[in-house]
Amino acid sequence: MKIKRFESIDNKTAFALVKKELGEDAVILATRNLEAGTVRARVEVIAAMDYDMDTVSDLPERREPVKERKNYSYDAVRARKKQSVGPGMADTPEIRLEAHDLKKRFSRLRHDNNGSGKNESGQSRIKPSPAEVAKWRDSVIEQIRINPLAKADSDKPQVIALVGPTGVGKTTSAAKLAAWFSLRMNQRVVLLSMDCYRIGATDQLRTYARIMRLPCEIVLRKKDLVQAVARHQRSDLIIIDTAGKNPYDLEHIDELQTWFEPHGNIKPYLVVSATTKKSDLTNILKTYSSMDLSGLIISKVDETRTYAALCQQVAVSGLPVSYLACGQRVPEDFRAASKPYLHTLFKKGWQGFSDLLEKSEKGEEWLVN
Ligand SMILES: Nc1nc2c(ncn2[C@@H]2O[C@H](COP(=O)(O)OP(=O)(O)OP(=O)(O)O)[C@@H](O)[C@H]2O)c(=O)[nH]1
Ligand SMILES: [Mg+2]
Repeated sequence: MKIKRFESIDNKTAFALVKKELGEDAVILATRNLEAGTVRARVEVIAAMDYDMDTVSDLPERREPVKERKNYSYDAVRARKKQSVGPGMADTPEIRLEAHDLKKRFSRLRHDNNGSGKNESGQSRIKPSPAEVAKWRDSVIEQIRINPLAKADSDKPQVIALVGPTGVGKTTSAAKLAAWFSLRMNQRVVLLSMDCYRIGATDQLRTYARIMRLPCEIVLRKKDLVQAVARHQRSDLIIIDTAGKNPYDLEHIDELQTWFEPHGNIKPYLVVSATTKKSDLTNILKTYSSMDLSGLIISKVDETRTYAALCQQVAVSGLPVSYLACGQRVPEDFRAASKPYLHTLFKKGWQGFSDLLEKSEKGEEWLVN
């Protein structure tokens, strides 16, 4: 493994340097603005290349015929999308669909709230005006609470566990959280994996831990978890990654509780994907609420363009939102939940939200608290 520090005038040129020197598979561990606001302003990027993962490097290099190859990196795809959408973006079918969906859902909510939706003579009520719908939508968004994890202020480590259905991004979010707390907040972070269910699951977390140089342990039994937490009492944050399970299987929730109960201080965070169907999301939020959740991590907000049902469900659940995951890049595609982020996502949809992400990437922090 090779970890290297790069400095340049902006993120774009720094990332180009990383790619040139460490290759396409390099992982960006952290970015930081140096002497911001002065003429000497620069960007620092810490990147790593994990050579251990590639044991076939001795094989002769395969030379493909050089055709024009499309760059599928996140930035390139985003740039291409912007180009193809052009200036009339505000009126794309996607945005119109989202606006229509929002309007429909919020009018339905309002309608339910007002009773049958018919007046005394049995006729349907007059459709709400766009201003009324917007007002109702704002009041729903206003109900959503925010609760990102704060830095520990005691001698004991904070212990958090990421729980949720299969494939929602628990392990990726664990790595993103670990990166933020260790690299940016100088916290001593330990990663624990309870996921021995899926072949290769622990390797995924181990690889991230190795790149970030963090301790990572696999806990196979309840007593291993007790011992591992006891062993790392001098750390600041212990992040437990759990195995994803079917949210309609209630037994596994009980099982998770029996693992966490002896500790008394493990804070579970539910990871839900923004792409989940409304009815399934209702069930997931209901099922996991029995765990006394500390917050929600909403993942894959980049993989959908409709957020009205999500917004409504989160508001109704009463659970605070702690983080938003908005892509596959570790650690960049992750934001601490804040009113501006949630309001923008739920009011303006993906386009407004990704503009805000871009601004925050260019600014002081890639994670706004
Ligand atoms: N687009 C997008 N992909 C994501 C995001 N978070 C995670 N992923 C991808 O989703 C896939 C599954 O992520 P994991 O972190 O392995 O999910 P998991 O919940 O740990 O999965 P299990 O442990 O199998 O339950 C991976 O390909 C991730 O790169 C996100 O915010 N956006
Ligand atoms: Mg996982």
